[in-house]
Amino acid sequence: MFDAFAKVVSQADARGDYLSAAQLDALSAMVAEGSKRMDVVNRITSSASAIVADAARALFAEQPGLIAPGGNAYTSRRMAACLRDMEIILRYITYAIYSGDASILDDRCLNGLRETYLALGTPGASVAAGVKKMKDAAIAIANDPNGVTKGDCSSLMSEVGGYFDKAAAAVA
Ligand code: PEB
Repeated sequence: MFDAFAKVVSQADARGDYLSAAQLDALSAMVAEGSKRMDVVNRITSSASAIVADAARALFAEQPGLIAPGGNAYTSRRMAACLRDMEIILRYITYAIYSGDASILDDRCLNGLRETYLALGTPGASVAAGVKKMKDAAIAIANDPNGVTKGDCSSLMSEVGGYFDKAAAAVA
């Protein structure tokens, strides 16, 4: 498990090399822009239950077979497992955003998840659709210019979107 700094250090060490000027610049930009990152994590974290619940509601409206008898989210036990899974995935995505590195998300959440869903008979494509819905909601909340110092968050938002895309691609 790395953060953006440890990742660069580890890669440099593997080459037996000093950090390059470009790497130092990238990391110093990350520090300079750090409050944006913290705001994004804070906003997504504090709206996490709404992000999960709204995404699940929209997913079930689009794929009603999931909650019909015989569906993969039918019975409150499976519904609870489904909401919990979406919450776990969102939580690991907030860790990746905070550390500026996807390895925590990869290693502790996505690794083997496709195989888990295959074994359970849970449709991975539906999980991926739920993750996409969380992505849209999370970015709308994180990128809302109201109530924060205004600035350019485009590169941070594409980084955030990338973590959701990675999670969706891992199970689709
Ligand atoms: C992954 N999910 C389920 C299980 C596991 C995970 C290991 C089996 C054990 C259990 O039921 O608790 N656990 C989860 C995860 C991590 C982890 C992400 C990462 C660290 O440790 N059903 C649907 C939707 C989808 C869904 C498409 C979007 O119809 C999910 C939600 N996951 C779902 C369901 C089950 C499950 C288990 C319904 C229960 C399956 C069953 O028992 O039939």
